[in-house]
Amino acid sequence: MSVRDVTDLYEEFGGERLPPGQRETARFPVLSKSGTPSWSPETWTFEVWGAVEDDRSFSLEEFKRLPHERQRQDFHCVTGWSRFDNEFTGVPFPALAERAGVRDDATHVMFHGFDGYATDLPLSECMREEVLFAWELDGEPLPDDHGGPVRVVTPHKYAYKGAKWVDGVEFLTERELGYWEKRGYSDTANPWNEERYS
Ligand SMILES: Nc1nc2c(c(=O)[nH]1)N[C@H]1C(S)=C(S)[C@@H](COP(=O)(O)O)O[C@H]1N2
Ligand SMILES: [Mo]
Repeated sequence: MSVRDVTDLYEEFGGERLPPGQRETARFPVLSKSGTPSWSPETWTFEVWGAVEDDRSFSLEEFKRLPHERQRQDFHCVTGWSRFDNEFTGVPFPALAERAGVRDDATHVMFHGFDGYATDLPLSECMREEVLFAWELDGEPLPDDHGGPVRVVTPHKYAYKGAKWVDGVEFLTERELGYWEKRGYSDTANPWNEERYS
C-alpha cells in the first residue's frame, strides 16, 4: 500500500514541524485515563448516530472494508512529547461521514471510546483526510494499549483529540465537551499555538 505523507501539515499552522514546548521522542508512551479495556473481534461494533441521514453500525470486518489508506503522520501529546513519522492505516473521516450522510444541521462531532472516554471537535476540523480511524500502526495491528482495535488520530491537534478504543461517532447540532475538555484541557488544542489548557 502506498503511503501518503502528511508530516508537512504544520506549514498550514505557520509553525515548525516540532510545535513549541514539545520534545521529540522515539518511544511511544501510553496515556490513558484508566486501564486498557478488553474487547473481542466477534462483539466489537462501531456506531454512527446523531445528525445523520441514517444511523449506521459496522462489525470490525465491515469497518475494515471501508475505503482506507496508509499515512505518515506526527503525533503531539499535550504532556510535551511528539513522535514523528508514525504510519497509520485507516478510514479518513470524510469517507466515513459520506457513508453516514451527515445532515446540514450537524456542526460538531463527539468521538466515543469504550473505556468511557469522549472527545469533541467541530465538524470542519474533522473533515480532513488526515483525521483517521486507524487500525494499523507501522504495518502491524494497532496495539491494545494504543487504542486497538481502532483509534482516531488527529495530527493537527494534541493527541487527546484522538479517541483510543473508538466505537462510536456522534454528530451534534451544537458544541458539547468531551472528557478532558470538561476538566480544563483546551477545546481547540492547536499545538502550534500551545493551546493546552482552557
Ligand atoms: N479512549 C481513550 N482515548 C484516549 C485517551 C483515553 O484515556 N481514552 N487518552 C487521550 C490522551 S490524553 C492522549 S495523550 C492519547 C495518548 O495516546 P497513546 O496512549 O497512544 O500515546 O490518547 C488520547 N485518547
Ligand atoms: Mo494526553
